Amino acid sequence: MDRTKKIFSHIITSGSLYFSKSKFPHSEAGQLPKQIEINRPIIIIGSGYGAAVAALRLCEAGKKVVILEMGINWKESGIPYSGLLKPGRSAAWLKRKTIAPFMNIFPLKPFTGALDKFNFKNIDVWVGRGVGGGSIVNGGMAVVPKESYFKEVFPKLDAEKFYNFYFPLVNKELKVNGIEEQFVKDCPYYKFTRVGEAEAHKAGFKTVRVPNVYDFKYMEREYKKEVPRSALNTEVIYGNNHGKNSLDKTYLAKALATGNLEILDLHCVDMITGNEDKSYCLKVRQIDTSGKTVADKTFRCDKLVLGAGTMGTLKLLLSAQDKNNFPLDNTVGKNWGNNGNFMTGRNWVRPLSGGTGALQSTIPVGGVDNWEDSEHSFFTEIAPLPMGVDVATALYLMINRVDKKGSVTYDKVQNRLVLDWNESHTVRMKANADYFVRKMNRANGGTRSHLLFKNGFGANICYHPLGGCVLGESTNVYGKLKEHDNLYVIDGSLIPGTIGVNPFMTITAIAEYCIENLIAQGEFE
Ligand code: FAE
Repeated sequence: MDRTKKIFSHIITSGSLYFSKSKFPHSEAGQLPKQIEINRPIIIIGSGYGAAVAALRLCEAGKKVVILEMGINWKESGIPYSGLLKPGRSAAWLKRKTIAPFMNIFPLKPFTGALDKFNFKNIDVWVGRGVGGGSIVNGGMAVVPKESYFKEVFPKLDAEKFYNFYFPLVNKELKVNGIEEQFVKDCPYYKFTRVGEAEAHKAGFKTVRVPNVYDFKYMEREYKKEVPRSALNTEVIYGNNHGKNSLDKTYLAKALATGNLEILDLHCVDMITGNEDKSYCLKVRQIDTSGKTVADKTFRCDKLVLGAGTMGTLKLLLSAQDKNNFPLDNTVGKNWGNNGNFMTGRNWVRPLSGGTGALQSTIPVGGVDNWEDSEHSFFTEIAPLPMGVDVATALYLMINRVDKKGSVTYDKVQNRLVLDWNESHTVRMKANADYFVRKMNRANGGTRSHLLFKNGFGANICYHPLGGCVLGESTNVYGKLKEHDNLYVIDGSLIPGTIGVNPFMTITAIAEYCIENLIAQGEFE
């Protein structure tokens, strides 16, 4: 038996934590031991889309699985999410002020909130924290990519199987549904969509209706005041108390129902070490809701799945390489993209006829599809801006092609990721935004939104970080990390920086494909 196994052999646990007094003696007489060691066969880091799919399919295959999630289990905690106009505990991860893309005038008491932000030199990247990952804070837009673009991005995948099997499967599992057209027509909370669509048509653009995981039947009842309001009460990027089918209500709930899944929230993995026997040790900080460490733990596992999201997974891999000589293929960190995210907006939108509306649902249902225009290829969400008063402003989250990819490295002095990304990566995106806004203003009036963004362009706003550990480049064709026998990556980092639409449907479908094949190949035996 090698050294690592010996250390853990006496503390193999079955649900409870063991204090290992011999290895970690008390630092002072009478104090509790500082270190806790736990042994588990399969550990998944994170609980977003990739992680949740992996957990469910492994649990269904009879495997015992532990999820380590740094954020809180909101559902279990009973702590309510807060709305945009009254930010509370869920509004930000350990910050003293809100971190929304704009209007951050609200002070906060630091708490392990649901929304976090990485500040890089030229771009900010927002991510979700908590059991359910990004599904807690996202807008729920459930968009299947265009098949032609999927084929371009993933030329080696069997597109037919994805479009006939994996996408329909995740559509069902994620409870995707569509809004009734009559409701869009009648509901004052969708005036911003009606105005956005009418103006787009007048400017000669094509619009599309966008499906969502938010339960639109629930929303209709919200509107009639039969149930508590959520989307119609400014709730979204700090979490939805009702209506949204986030992962804790879908994949993770199903996985827990097998009895094979244990979720440990407020467990932040700081470091991965590879052992001689090809198992892994994880250095983990258990924290309280103020971010204070309450226990240091070491987990050992035979099989490790990284589902920490693009930025989380890259930080874990690149810091392990830097500090522990963790073997990595030299493609890790490369081929990163912002999914072409580019925000823009227009002021003075119909100021004399009620603008875009004082009341706005937080759930977007409309988009402008200009993807087939080879000169200005983009998709843009007609986004809500629920400020409680009419600000006669239209907001757009554009998704463009990513012509030039970025790369991610690790700065060991500051213990943070560094992103090679600057204006040269977004030139085409800015040209598309300019083209779109000009055409809209010419047809409808309005000005470029200097009130929301500097010069009216939000080039530095990214909700969709993708890539850095690309499927078939840094991993094998099913997400098994190169240079490793027992480590798998299943999250947004597998997608090479772009997918042309909001990404969680693709992340979920790729996760289903990876885990199905990994299980079939006997990787978790
Ligand atoms: P993700 O969902 O990010 O989950 C990763 C999890 O790992 C998180 O819970 C982390 O807390 C946890 N974690 C990270 N590091 C550690 C660590 N060291 N130790 C323990 N736990 C860790 O991963 N996409 C759409 O398709 N439609 C939308 O409408 C949409 N709207 C969005 C709105 C906002 C404001 C944001 C931020 C994102 C939005 N997205 C949307 C993007 C989408 O949520 C995102 O692509 C997915 O959540 C990424 O899924 P992953 O499985 O990669």
